[in-house]
Order: sequence, then C-alpha cells, then structure tokens
Amino acid sequence: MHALRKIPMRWEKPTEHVCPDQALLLKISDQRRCDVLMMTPWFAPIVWEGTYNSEILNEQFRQRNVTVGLTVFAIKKYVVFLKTFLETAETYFMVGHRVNYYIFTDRPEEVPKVALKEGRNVVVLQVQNYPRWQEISMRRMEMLSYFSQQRFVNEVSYLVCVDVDMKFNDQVGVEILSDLFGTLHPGFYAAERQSFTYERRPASQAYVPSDEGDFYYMASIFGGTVMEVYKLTKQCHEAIMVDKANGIEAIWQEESHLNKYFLYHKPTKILSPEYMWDDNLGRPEILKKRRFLAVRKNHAAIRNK
Ligand code: 5GW
Ligand code: MN
Repeated sequence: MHALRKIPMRWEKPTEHVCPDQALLLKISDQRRCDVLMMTPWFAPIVWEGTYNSEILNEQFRQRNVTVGLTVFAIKKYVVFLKTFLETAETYFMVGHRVNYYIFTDRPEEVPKVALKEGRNVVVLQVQNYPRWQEISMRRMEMLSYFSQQRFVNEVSYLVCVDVDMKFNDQVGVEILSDLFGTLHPGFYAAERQSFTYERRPASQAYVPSDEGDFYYMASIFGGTVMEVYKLTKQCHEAIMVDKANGIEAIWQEESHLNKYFLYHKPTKILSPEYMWDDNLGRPEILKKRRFLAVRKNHAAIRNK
C-alpha cells in the first residue's frame, strides 16, 4: 500500500487545544482562525480569509516578478460566459501582478474583447470540440498537459485552471499560489469521508477505497507551478484513457481522477470554499468572503448546442 494513502480517519480538532485569548494571540499573529481547519496533517495551509497577510505575500511575489496563467475552456455555447469571467477577473484576479489568460475555444471569433490592465494579456488557443459533454470536460486534462509542455512553461510560473461558468466576486490573489493546490468542494468541506463522492468501482483508475481520502476536491479550480500542473494533467489524462480502453468512465469524470491524484500527491496548499462557492449553498458564518462564484446557467439552453 502506498504510504500517502495511510491517512487515518478524518481528523477532528483536538479538544485539548483551545485557542488562546485574543490578547496573547495578537502577539503571535493576527492572521489566525479558530473556527476552521487552517492546516492539513502534512502541513499544507488551507487558505481562508483571516489566515494570511496579502501585503507581505504581494511583496514576495512582486519581488519575483511572477506571471500567472489563468486557463479556461469555452467550448461551443460556453463562450457566453467569457465576458463576465474576464471582466470580473480584471477587477479581482491577481491584482498588481502579471497575468496571461489562456482561453481554449473552438469559436475564437466569439471571444469578447475586454479592456485589460497593464501586464495582462489574452491568448486564444483554438481547440477541437467533442460531441459528448463528458468528453469536453475530461479532455481539458489532455489539452492542459500538452500546452503546459509546449507553451506555458516558457511564459508563466504558475497556472490556475478553472471553469468558465464562474465570476470573480472578491480578491483572488497570490495567497493561492503554491507548487500544487486544490480546492475544497463547497458541498463537502464539512462532510464526513464516507459521503465523499469518490469513484468507488475498483475497475476505474480513479478508484478510492472507502477508508481512504483526505478531502473531496472540486475540479473547477486547481493549479500550481507549470511543472506540477503538467504532471497532474498528464497523469489524469492517461488514467482517463485507460478507463476509456476498459469501457468505464469515472462517476464525476476528471474530478474523480483529480481526487485520486491528490490522494497520492498531496497538495502543498488547499483553497477553502471561498474560492469556489455557489450561492445555492447559502451563506454560512465561516464564509467571510465569496471570491469565486458559480454563475447560474440554464442547462437546457447552454449545453450540447
Ligand atoms: C458541460 C456539461 C454539459 C454540456 C456542456 C458542457 C461544456 C463544458 C461545454 O459545452 N463547453 C465547455 O467549455 N465546458 C467547459 O467545461 C467549461 O469550461 C465548463 O466550465 C467546464 C465544466 O463544465 P460545467 O461548468 O458545465 O460543469 P459543472 O460541474 O460546473 O456544472
Ligand atoms: Mn462549472
């Protein structure tokens, strides 16, 4: 058995560790939360509002003159999401840093012209369309791995790979950047391991046994250095192809494979659901910011047209 899988049952906050009173705490750090898990058992930070100092982080990343690539797929009718996506990204995504937007589409002429701030560029990458939506979604892994190696490695330090049916609603900055990061699924961040919707059929490459798994990650936003994203997307794509050859498709397509990958390759940082929220899930108290929000979509009108 792979050592990285040997995580015991989901950890709970040890009751004997009570947060010290605020006066003492402030002497140590004012960037601390007592109501949420701030770190994994492998010492990866979990990013919540109130756990970091953006002034310090911005300075660190500015010193390195980092460029961030934001990848997004807009195939067929999904081009309608691009305008809001790009406009809100200009307001909230990596403000003050260099950004390349990589837009994968089969309809390059339908990519809207959005005014960009200095140091920010749009790159349109024409890709083919697939008839099945599951394939459109899964093939993102293949295209990301191909372009990481071909192009992104020469142009950016980090990649942030996201869904397009989204809008930025608050700051998403360099606090998310790390070698390899995933995001807690907003529907499962408080759930028990047994309820995680991992692939449970051993025949699939995405199979996760019922007594394994740390978190349930959402595939709508993940990233890291170009090298780490290359390794992740390549491995997920290859696993998807093995499944295809075996006549099986994982229950949540590439999300299932991403969850399997993160079980063996622990993320070095994890984003809280602030970075992937859907207002259909309400507004819980622990959610101080809703930074990246799912846009309501008319499924019948938008899909498979
Ligand atoms: C996805 C599902 C059904 C039909 C079509 C699609 C689809 C997805 C599409 O026609 N075009 C496209 O570009 N996509 C890409 O896959 C988008 O980047 C989209 O954000 C991503 C995942 O699909 P979503 O957002 O519909 O999936 P959920 O799980 O957010 O509903
Ligand atoms: Mn989506």
